[in-house]
Amino acid sequence: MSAPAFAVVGHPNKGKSSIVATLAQDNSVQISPIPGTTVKSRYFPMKVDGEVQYILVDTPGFQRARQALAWMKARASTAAERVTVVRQFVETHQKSGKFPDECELLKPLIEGAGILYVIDGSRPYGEEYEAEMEILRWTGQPSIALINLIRQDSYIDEWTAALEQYFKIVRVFNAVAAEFQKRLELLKAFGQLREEWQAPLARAVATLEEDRRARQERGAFAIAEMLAEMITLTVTKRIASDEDPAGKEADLAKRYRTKLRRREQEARRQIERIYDYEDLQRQEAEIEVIEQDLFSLESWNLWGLKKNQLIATGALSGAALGSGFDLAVGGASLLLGAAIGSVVGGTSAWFSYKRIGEVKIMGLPLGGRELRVGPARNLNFPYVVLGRALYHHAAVMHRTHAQRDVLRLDTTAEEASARSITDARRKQLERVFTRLRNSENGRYEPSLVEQLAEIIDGIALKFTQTTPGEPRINPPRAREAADSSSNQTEGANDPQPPRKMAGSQHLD
Ligand SMILES: Nc1nc2c(ncn2[C@@H]2O[C@H](COP(=O)(O)OP(=O)(O)O)[C@@H](O)[C@H]2O)c(=O)[nH]1
Ligand SMILES: [Mg+2]
Repeated sequence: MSAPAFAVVGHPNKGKSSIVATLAQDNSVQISPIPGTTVKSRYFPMKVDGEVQYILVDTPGFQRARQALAWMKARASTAAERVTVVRQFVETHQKSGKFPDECELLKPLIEGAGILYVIDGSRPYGEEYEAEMEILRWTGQPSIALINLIRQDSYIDEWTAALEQYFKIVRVFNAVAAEFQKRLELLKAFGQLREEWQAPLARAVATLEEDRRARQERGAFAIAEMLAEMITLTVTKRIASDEDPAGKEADLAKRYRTKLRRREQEARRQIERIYDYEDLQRQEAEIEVIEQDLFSLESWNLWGLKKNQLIATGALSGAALGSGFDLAVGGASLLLGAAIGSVVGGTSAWFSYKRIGEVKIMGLPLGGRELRVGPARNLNFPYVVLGRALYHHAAVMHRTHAQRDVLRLDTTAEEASARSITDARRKQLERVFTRLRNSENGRYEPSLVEQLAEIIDGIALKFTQTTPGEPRINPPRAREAADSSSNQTEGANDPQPPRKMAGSQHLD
């Protein structure tokens, strides 16, 4: 048996194609503010692992519904004749060419497709829609009416009253931003309309849920791999025994940061592909607007864990803090740099906000020396990266294929911070992070990535249950960084986050 098909029909420019794109998860559906863009009916199968679950049909809008209905009315004297007359209408006018749009949109219905009738509930109801609804009723096909809200105004009540005269099921459905659950509910509703659709649509719902879960897991794995690689990354440069390493350090540090950035970008792309967004354009507020990114001081103020949170991970002891170590957890104190070598990994590297990774000079077995930057020993670094990744993942997940604008990411938003991760989860994370940091020569056990992926999957689920807020261009203000619940006395070093980004605060 072929998969259930639904034709999305209605007035021009009401979001029909948008609904098709959302429900079929298909980027190739043409969406346009220009009415009359869709002139042919086109079939979009929703496939999971090559198997068609259901089919959406994009159709042109009604153009001359009243005249079409008048033609039909003149030829049907009883209700029993209506379906036949609709057929006759299409046969006749495919030849005459008088009603090209009506013929095109009615064809899939004659072939058995269910009806999704779309209206814009932000525009008042008008009598002109009645001819459309009447024609659809004449096709005898099961139908659902969807109220899409293109603008702010809402005429939902009057629309509902009118639509209920013609359709058994009336739903408010945002064509562009419909949540995954909403889409599933729609499929379930369709299953109830026709006996033979119930089983395949129930199967489709289960398959889509499974598919979604699988994608989330793959997303968590991609983030875990990225984190593992970013934490363990090292870059090296040979230096002669008499050469001053200081001159080489800046270059090497730059290479290190470039690699980290690239790895983060690569993971974003991977995640976008996992959700079938191939060439998604991204706009990252912090880079384009305030030139802030992974290495800016402000990002550490905003996203890093607070001291008490780091203590709670078990990575730091309160005693270590008390003994005067600055742990690079936020604010102006970062500028001073701090020795935390004795706390993590037994090195004596200096850590400032500039120093995500360790910098070391090592003697080589065959003579000469090597300058090395990395691995990342800064305790906050993985949390900053993870917070950003989870935020991006959630934003991609919540997108629909009807959204054709750039993906706006405001990684300065509070949602992009790992601070909301529970202490229990952070403890689990920290155990893996510590082992990654201490891996010899960046070679870590693959099982660490799996462990990490599992923890991240648990966290990501929480992140993805709510829609990320509207992107903000302005980062959260001082309150954020200064609001440390740690009772450490930091005196003059109290974090005072910069109000705006200045070149000197940028880390490059
Ligand atoms: N903001 C917003 N715009 C929408 C919505 N639905 C459709 N649009 C826009 O309205 C225009 C027409 O949409 P389209 O799906 O092509 O309508 P169609 O002519 O009925 O197929 C496009 O520019 C869409 O981006 C919506 O729910 N919200
Ligand atoms: Mg269209």
